[in-house]
Amino acid sequence: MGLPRQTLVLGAGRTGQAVARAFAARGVGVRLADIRSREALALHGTPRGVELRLGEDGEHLLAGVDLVVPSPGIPSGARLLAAARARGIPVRSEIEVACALLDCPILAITGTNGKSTTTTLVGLALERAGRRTFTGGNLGTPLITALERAPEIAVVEVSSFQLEWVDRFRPKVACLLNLSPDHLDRHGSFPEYRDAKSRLFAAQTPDDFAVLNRDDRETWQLASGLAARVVSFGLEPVACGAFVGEGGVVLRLPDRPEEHYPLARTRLVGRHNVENILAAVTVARLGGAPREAVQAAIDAIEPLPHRLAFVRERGGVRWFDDSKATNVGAAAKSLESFAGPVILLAGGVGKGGGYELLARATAGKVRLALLFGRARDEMATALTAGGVPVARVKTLEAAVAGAAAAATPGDTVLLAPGCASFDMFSDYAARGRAFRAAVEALP
Ligand code: UMA
Ligand code: ADP
Repeated sequence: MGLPRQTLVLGAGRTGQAVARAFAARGVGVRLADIRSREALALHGTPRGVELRLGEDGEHLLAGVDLVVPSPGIPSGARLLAAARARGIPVRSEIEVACALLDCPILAITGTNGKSTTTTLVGLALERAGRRTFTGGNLGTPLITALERAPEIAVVEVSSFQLEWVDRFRPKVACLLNLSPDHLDRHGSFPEYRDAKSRLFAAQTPDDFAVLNRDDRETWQLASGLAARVVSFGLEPVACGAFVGEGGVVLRLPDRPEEHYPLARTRLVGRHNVENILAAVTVARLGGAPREAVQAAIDAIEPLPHRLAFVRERGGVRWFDDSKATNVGAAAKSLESFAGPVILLAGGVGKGGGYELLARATAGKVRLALLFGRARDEMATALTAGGVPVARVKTLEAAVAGAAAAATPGDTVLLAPGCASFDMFSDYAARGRAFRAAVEALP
């Protein structure tokens, strides 16, 4: 991609501001537009040479433009994007622009769940190896900001939204962790969501690697159609790839001796985190991290906040905060981490796709599900049909009080909402903090 002359950067959030800075620094004309007003936005000054158009939407914004870069939050069906395409103006996502401008290898991780944990672990392994590493993407810092840091290598968490407008985004190592219904309100259907995710591999060649979960049917189905060399991970032994052996992870890569990574010292708990570690070990090794650095990262990583985090033990009952379980697949996996009886706190705004998976995961394990938020009735119907006792409550605090009253020694109380939070909270982190506060306030 040669440099454009005049760009329209849509959305002035984290992504839009970073893209505007990157283009402006290269002498490219930037029109930065947002439907929100300046008062509603957290704009930290305007980079020199950037034309700000706040509180505006409409085709007039396309005048003189030869590239449009939409923020991930802008749906691909937006009228302005359709108008740009009708005029023959290319639309490219931020990660595509970043990839064209960066001259370091990119290790990219996507999937419905586990992206942040896996990305953080891979980044940590490379840092432990002393490599100048950029770790970011959907995790919080847009990939394009890596241009300001000149890293030797970039590890990037990639979302389905970011993959909607890519043709040439080419990671040296691309990893797909798993696929289950999420963001169907945005993508329309599961096949469209899966197609967006699979674009991670579209520009790869046989010089690159694709790391895939062979235990996840939807993910593994993609393996046969890829140009890149496929290396898989999964629980059972395999000739080439990662699997679980005695006490830890075993990695077999072509032309290399078998490697062993004990998990005795890691603080990442739960079966899903074993999958994340399998993936991270594979990606980090293919990305050039030495064995010792990978082990050091496994031993050092702190669980990210609100991801199956232990809150407290009270009268023989253990309380866990998995507020980041924002879809049904994550909540189901979260439940798998507990053998004994669970009291589940769930609800919020559903992502489309129903609750049958959750009903299966709760049956026989959940003693009581306390349901709140917009999705509570739909959830209650699905769980009741699966034989799970449910109670509807109005607030998260009421759910905590209800769980405290119902729990008996040996129980686990788990917040794994299976839904987005924005009907009651600003984001999953605020929901997690409210949960912790309520649990800690229990006498
Ligand atoms: N906007 C418009 N027109 C529209 C819609 C939105 O102008 O039609 C404007 C909004 O007014 C807003 C701006 O666009 O000012 C927001 O853009 P954005 O929502 O893309 O937000 P960013 O701050 O750029 O954050 C994005 C990701 N957001 C989304 O995907 C929704 C962040 O992921 C990511 O961390 C960041 O880029 C850096 O890469 C968040 C997320 O929720 C955490 N991701 C989803 C997830 O993890 O499930 C995919
Ligand atoms: P993401 O960035 O994809 O949202 P995180 O690492 O932040 O992933 O984990 C989010 C939530 O997803 C966790 O709190 C947990 O409930 C669930 N989870 C994490 N890893 C996996 C996995 N490999 N498979 C299924 N669920 C997972």
